[in-house]
Amino acid sequence: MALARLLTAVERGDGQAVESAFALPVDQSGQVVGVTGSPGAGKSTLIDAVVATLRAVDERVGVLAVDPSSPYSGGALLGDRIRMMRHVGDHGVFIRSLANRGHLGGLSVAMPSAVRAVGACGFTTVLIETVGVGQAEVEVVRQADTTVVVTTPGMGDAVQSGKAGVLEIANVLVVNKADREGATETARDLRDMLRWAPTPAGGWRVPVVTTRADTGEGVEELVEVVRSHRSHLEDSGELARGRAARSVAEFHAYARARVLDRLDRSLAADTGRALTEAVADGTLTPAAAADRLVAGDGRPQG
Ligand SMILES: Nc1nc2c(ncn2[C@@H]2O[C@H](COP(=O)(O)OP(=O)(O)OP(=O)(O)O)[C@@H](O)[C@H]2O)c(=O)[nH]1
Ligand SMILES: [Mg+2]
Repeated sequence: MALARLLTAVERGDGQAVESAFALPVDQSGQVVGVTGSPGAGKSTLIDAVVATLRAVDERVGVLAVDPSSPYSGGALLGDRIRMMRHVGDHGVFIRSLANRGHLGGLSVAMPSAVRAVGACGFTTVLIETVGVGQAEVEVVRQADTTVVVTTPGMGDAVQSGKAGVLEIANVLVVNKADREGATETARDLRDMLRWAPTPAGGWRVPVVTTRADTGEGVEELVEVVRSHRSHLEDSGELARGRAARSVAEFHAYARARVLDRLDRSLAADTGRALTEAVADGTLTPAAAADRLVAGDGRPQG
């Protein structure tokens, strides 16, 4: 499939493929939904249930997961694949994991291109799964129009989410595993916590939805709430503003990646090697050498 090949190239940081993904028309009608939360909270199971709900009304859905083999997360990719297996063979569903292959820019460059490519291929809703443990994941979820944070019963998890800064990025909060003890209390505690949060610019109050991902309980409500967040974004003008800000951030990520790439090449070239030697034998200070390298003045002395 062409899309799968394109994403492999995008993941590798292949400049040409990235260009073609970049040139793809941006479909403004869709919705990019980030799903994050602690390992094992039920994100994949929930995404699988959301996909089933959207397929029931014939919507095409793309799912992008951050490959846990990357240094960014530690979940179980195999498990994710198995959990979403029922959608394999459905042409209305595209599921793909993206790994951080360690190329310059990494996922901060690959993810936006991948999201755009999937959207441009007619998958109107794109779901991104990441484990909400590090700043890198938070950055990946920033690609989304709407961010869903999945927690489970037990204040520990919710407080932990708060500490990790995950609650601040939530547009929708889910208490999954509603069959477990304490689900009602956790939802109530989260609502209490949210009451103290400052009202965001657009006036959206973060709803708390209780779900059982494994049976699909509460998932229709979750889909409705996610949709209403999109309407809210559109009505308030935040959708366009957010997307514009993301394009600018993506431009910066590309620029940074390209400058670093060029820098690595000049360090390896004659100029860089001469400067490196000059620093090593003490004839040039490290800072002066850096200035010369960046200025394109390779003379190690004088
Ligand atoms: N009891 C119960 N178990 C659930 C529920 N939702 C998911 N699970 C189970 O929780 C486990 C983890 O679910 P996943 O969907 O893999 O969780 P995840 O957040 O994607 O996990 P990682 O990607 O590894 O971070 C699986 O065994 C699921 O079957 C639920 O509502 N109730
Ligand atoms: Mg998962």
